[in-house]
Amino acid sequence: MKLALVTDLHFGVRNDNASFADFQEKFYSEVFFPYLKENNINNIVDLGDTFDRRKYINFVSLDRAKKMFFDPIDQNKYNLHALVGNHDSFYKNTIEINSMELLAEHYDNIQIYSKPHVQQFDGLDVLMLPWICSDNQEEIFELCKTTPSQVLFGHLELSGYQMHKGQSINHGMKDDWLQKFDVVCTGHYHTKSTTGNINYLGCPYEMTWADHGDQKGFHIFDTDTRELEFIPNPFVMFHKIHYNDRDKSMEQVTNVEFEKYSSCYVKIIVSEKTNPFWFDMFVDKLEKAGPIHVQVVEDHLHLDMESDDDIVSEAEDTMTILHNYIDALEVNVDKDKLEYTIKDLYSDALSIS
Ligand SMILES: [Mn+2]
Repeated sequence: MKLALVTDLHFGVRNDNASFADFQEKFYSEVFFPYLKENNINNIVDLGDTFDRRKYINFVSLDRAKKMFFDPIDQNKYNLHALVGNHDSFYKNTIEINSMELLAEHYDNIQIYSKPHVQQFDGLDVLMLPWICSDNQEEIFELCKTTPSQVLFGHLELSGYQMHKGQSINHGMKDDWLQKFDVVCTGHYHTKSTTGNINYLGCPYEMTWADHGDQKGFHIFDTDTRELEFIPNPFVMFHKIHYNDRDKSMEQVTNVEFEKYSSCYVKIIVSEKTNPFWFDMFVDKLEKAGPIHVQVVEDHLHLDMESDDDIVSEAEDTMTILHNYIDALEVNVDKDKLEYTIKDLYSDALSIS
C-alpha cells in the first residue's frame, strides 16, 4: 500500500494571510490531490501542525482549510490519519486541547492521533506518535521501548537536526531511542533532511524567507518496501532578484519576465545601480506584476564579496546574524536558551505582517 505523507500544513499561516492561503490551495488543487488521483493513492498521513495558530482559529482560515484540504478528502473518500503537532495544541505541557479534535473530528474518514497508537497499514504496524510533551512523554518512551513496530511516524523535536536549511537545532531530545526503528518519518522541522533511519519530511510549501531556495513537497511511503519517494511542489513564494546594471543597456535591465513574481515575495539585491532611473523603471515594472511584497536590499557594504552567492546569503541570513551576535555577547546566561528565545521571537515577528 502507498501512503501520501504530508506535514506542517499550517493552515492560517502568516496571520491568516489570504495570499498564503491561495498559495497553499494551489499546492493541494494542482499538485497534491491530482497526484493522489493519478496514482490511485487513498491513504494520507498528516504528521502534525495542520493549523498554524495554537490558541484560536480565524473562521476564514478554517473555511479555506476545509475547502482546500478536508472537503476533497471527504469527497474522494480518502482516509486521513492526522497526528497532533505542537501548533495544534493549546497548552504546552499537554495536547489534550487541540484544534484537530475540535475542528476536524466530525469528518467520518479522519482519524486523529492525540495519543500514541499502533496503526496497521496493509499489514505493516506503524507507531503513530503525536507531539511529545511532559504530560505524555513517559507513556511514549515506555511504548517505544516495548513496541514491536519497526516504523514510526511522529512530530519530533530532535537535537542536532536542521529546522530550516542551514539552521540546526541544539535543544530538543536526543535521537538514541529511535535507533531501534527501521524507518522514522517526522514532521516539525520545515526543511527536508535524512540522517540514517530518521527522515524529516519538510513542509509542503514555502511559508517564510527561511524556506527560500529549499525544495518543498510531499512524500509517498510504500508499506511493502518501506521506501520514501519525494514529490516536489513546483510553486515558489519567495524570490530573490540580483540587480546589477553595469555594462548593460536599458532594455537588458528592464526586459525581465515579471509575471512570475505575481502574488509573491520579492527581494531585490542591488549590487550595482549606475542608473537610478532604470532602477526605478525596473521596480515599477515589477510592482505592476502584482507581487505581495517587494524589499530592496542595497549591497554597498558588500562590494568585496567574491560571488553573487556570497552577496545573497550575506544579505538574507538574519538567523546567522542573531547567532553570531549572541555568540559574541559576554553575559552569564545560557546562550542556547537565549538564542532559542530570540529566534522564536524573530519567527513570531515574521508572522505578524
Ligand atoms: Mn511546523
